[in-house]
Amino acid sequence: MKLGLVAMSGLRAHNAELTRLGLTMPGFVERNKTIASLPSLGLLTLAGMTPDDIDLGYFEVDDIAEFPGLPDDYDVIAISSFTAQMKDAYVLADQFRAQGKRVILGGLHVTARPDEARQHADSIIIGEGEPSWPGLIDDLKKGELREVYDSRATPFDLADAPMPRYDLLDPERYNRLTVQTQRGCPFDCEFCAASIRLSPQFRVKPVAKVIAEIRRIKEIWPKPFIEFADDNTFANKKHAKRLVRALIPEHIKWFTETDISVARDSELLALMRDSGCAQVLIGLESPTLAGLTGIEQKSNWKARQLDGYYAAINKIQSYGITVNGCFVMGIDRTGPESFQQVLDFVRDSGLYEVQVTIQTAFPATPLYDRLQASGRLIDETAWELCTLFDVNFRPDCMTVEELENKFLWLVQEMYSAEATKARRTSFFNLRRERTKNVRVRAGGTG
Ligand code: B12
Repeated sequence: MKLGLVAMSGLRAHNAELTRLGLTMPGFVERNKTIASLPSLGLLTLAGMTPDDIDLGYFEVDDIAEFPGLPDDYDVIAISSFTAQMKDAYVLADQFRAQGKRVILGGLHVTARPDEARQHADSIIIGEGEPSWPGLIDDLKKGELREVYDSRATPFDLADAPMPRYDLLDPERYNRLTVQTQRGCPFDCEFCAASIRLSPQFRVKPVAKVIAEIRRIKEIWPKPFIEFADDNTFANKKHAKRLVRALIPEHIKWFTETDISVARDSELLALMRDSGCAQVLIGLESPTLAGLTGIEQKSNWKARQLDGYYAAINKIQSYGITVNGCFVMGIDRTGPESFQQVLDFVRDSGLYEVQVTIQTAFPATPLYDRLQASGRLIDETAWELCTLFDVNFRPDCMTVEELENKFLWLVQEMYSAEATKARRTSFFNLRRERTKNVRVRAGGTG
């Protein structure tokens, strides 16, 4: 049996003007180029659980119009896509099935809309892939493939995580690779469409497994840049310290997503620095209380962090770790004034890097359900707008056009060569200052 693993891996924005702008803005292009070249860790993970008697091939599809198809001898195809490219994934799935191949679908969007996905597949997995994959493969071999496998009853124990098949990748294609160290998140943000929608419990992967994955990557890429494909790497500080301590002797550079509470732990920050952390991406979401209120649904946690934003950014960056602060435009209670507010905050805070996105109602999020119930979704199944750069809902304090136009304005201001240079300079000045102080202190005691 030959199994083709097909990852949908294209797309940035549906909005043509933004795509055009994105091609000329230095900061925007930099981040986009970097993230555009990541493989599907989901499929590589499932490949790691696939028995040896099944031949595997890994393929990426950027634009379906340019995809040449797969060799005839692939008889089963597993496709992975997020919401934005799901309609393209369905087109491919339908083509494969018309050629007599069996198609399996899974992932975040399939979990959000299983009944829709079933119409384009011989079989789907709802929820995390690992709990159902071995059973699906057995059934496939017996010719008894079921239409639906549902993993949601038990969250997958990451102590049982298989080794992702990084060896299936073409080493030339990637400048960084992903490793997952945790799933779920202790917080519950209304718009979050990441792994908590597969299985909400916060779980960590044993440190030894993470290190083994990094070492496997190093067999192929001796000096890798690792992006942790996590939602909140350092939510559990005790585990976090064990993890970063173990990273030190690996001599890698790495990047991750986390929440702002890392700033409160000097020991953790020092370990992060010593273990090669280049940047942390933090969802600051909004620089105003109006914008932050209600986003985190369990305890309004995000709103309660606002007063500490400046100090936290400064503290993290003083360790030589750059902060990529993310802001979401179009949140309820924020209007046209919010764009200048973000611009001012970014300038005053000294953030090294910034990412602005448009609030997006992804299917099966509390945000989607709330906006649907109040008739505020523009088109309930316009999945192609779920890019984080397009508008799929009606904001409450501005028009759709205002949100689109002001967003374009903000992107232009934020990623201009001048503004990008100012952010870099401010960070490097802070680092120089810090090194000088450390030298003075060392001199004083020596
Ligand atoms: C790496 C990454 C990418 C990479 C790699 C994508 C890829 N092909 O996997 C690139 C750069 C290409 C990318 C592109 C995009 N991304 Co992205 N990306 C991520 C990131 C950082 C990590 C994802 C990851 O590796 N998770 C770990 C793996 C193990 O989990 P997984 O993929 O969900 O797989 C598990 C299950 O879903 C399931 N599964 C997955 N696929 C399949 C297939 C089958 C057949 C089966 C049975 C099971 C199965 O099994 C796996 C193991 O349990 C997340 C943010 C985050 N912190 O999670 C955003 C994230 C997934 N991306 C997001 C978005 C919006 C995008 C873009 C639209 C951005 C853009 N404007 O272009 C595009 C969409 C492309 C598309 N196909 O639709 C959103 C998706 C939300 C959603 N529900 O759709 C996220 C959650 C970020 C966010 N801020 O909300 N992304």
